Amino acid sequence: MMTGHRVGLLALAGLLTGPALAQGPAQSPMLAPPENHYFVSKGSWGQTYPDQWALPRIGFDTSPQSAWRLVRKNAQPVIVAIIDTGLDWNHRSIDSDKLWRNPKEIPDNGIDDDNNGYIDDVIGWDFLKSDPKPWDHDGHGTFVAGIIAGDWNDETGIAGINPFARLMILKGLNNFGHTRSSFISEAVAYAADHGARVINLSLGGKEISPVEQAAIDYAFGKGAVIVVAAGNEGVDVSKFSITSSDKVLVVATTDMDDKRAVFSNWGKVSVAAPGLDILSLRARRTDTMLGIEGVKYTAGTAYVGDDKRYYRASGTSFSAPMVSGLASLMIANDPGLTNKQVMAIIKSTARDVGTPGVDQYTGYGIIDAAAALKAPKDYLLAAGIERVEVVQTGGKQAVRVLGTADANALKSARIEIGQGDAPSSWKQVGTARKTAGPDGNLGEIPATAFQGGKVWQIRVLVEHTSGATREARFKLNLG
Ligand SMILES: [Ca+2]
Ligand SMILES: [Ca+2]
Ligand SMILES: [Ca+2]
Repeated sequence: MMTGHRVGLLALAGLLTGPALAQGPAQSPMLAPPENHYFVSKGSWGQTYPDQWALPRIGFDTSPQSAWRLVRKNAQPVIVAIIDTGLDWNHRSIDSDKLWRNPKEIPDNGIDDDNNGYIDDVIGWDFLKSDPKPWDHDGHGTFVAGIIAGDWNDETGIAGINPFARLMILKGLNNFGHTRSSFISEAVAYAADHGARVINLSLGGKEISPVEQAAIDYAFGKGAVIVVAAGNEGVDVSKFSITSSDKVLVVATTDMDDKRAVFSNWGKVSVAAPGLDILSLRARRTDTMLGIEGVKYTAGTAYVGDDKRYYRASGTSFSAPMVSGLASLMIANDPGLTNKQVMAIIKSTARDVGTPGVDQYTGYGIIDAAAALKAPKDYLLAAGIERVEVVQTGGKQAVRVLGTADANALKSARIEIGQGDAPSSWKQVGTARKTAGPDGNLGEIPATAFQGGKVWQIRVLVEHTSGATREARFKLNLG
């Protein structure tokens, strides 16, 4: 009787509150931050900072404002393809339920059940050996996998960023940087064809050839967010096709002081994420740092833990999966987000560091997970100066500024100039036109504005109706 009575009351309550609930967002419990050993510990290898210092730096902490608390507990699984050296799927921080399963493929029967051209491809594929078991003999791929999906239930281990990630393991590298572009192209196409919403390519922007560009375009067209490491050569990568593409997020590395790591490539960087002394998983019988060219490293010194199943490493390879982790968490929380929206939000909400404004070393800045997860679907706040050119308008000389000034809710966009390398004051010289860039015409500055100085900074300052601003600068040397 009591039960019946209760149901009656609940039904009545439902009737009374029904219409109001239907208009608002569904109420759902939110995620609580993980409590894994290495997530809450510090000094495990004698260092002063937390073992997983990078996570709180991008918003994944234990505070009431933690980015994880913005994610629904019943968020949707999301497929993340990791194109790398494979995976040690026996690692205790890898939950086998968190691996993608090809739904129509029956394992180990020697038959290509889903007729996709790959026999027994259940969790992914080894493109090097044409084999369905993409085991990791190097360690690089397992390390990347741990950053994205280290198992929260393994209390003794690390915390991955996204407990809703389902990892598709596509082995396209022998060890770091050693591959053929055809393998990468094939793996990217495989990921896109099998539902990957995020594709992590910790290969280095320089390593990706034009052959792969077609595959990138294809995957982008299918809706994937493609995340690429900027690479570790400390060079300008803007001339390499992949990083020039607006279809990928190119990720640079920052250190404990939020400064660009010296090895981090630069040029067309989208955003930055921590990538120095990162803790993640060690694949069985591997010592990844030994295989990385140009890195001074003594065998075994990066092992962490009594069982040596954890590992420390540095590189843009490990910044990229922070961004992939965030992108996939955003999609898990709101599966209706498009790849373009995810990319725009991640850039637009990044925390500006280094040179004020969007810059070639850290792009829009360090990713801010809480801001990204809070942002409206169509959030956009973009600024950029691609180049300037001297033009004649109305018989007078002027400097035309080409680039980006865009927002989903634009309040204002200004073109300003200031004298010297680091101007102490700015003078508005015009209103910037709204343009999605990169070659949009923002406006012209009369040449007379540059009197009395040789070195100038031109900046475009874009203001969102929310009050947030984004700027980009360009150095003009008239000397
Ligand atoms: Ca198959
Ligand atoms: Ca089969
Ligand atoms: Ca900056």
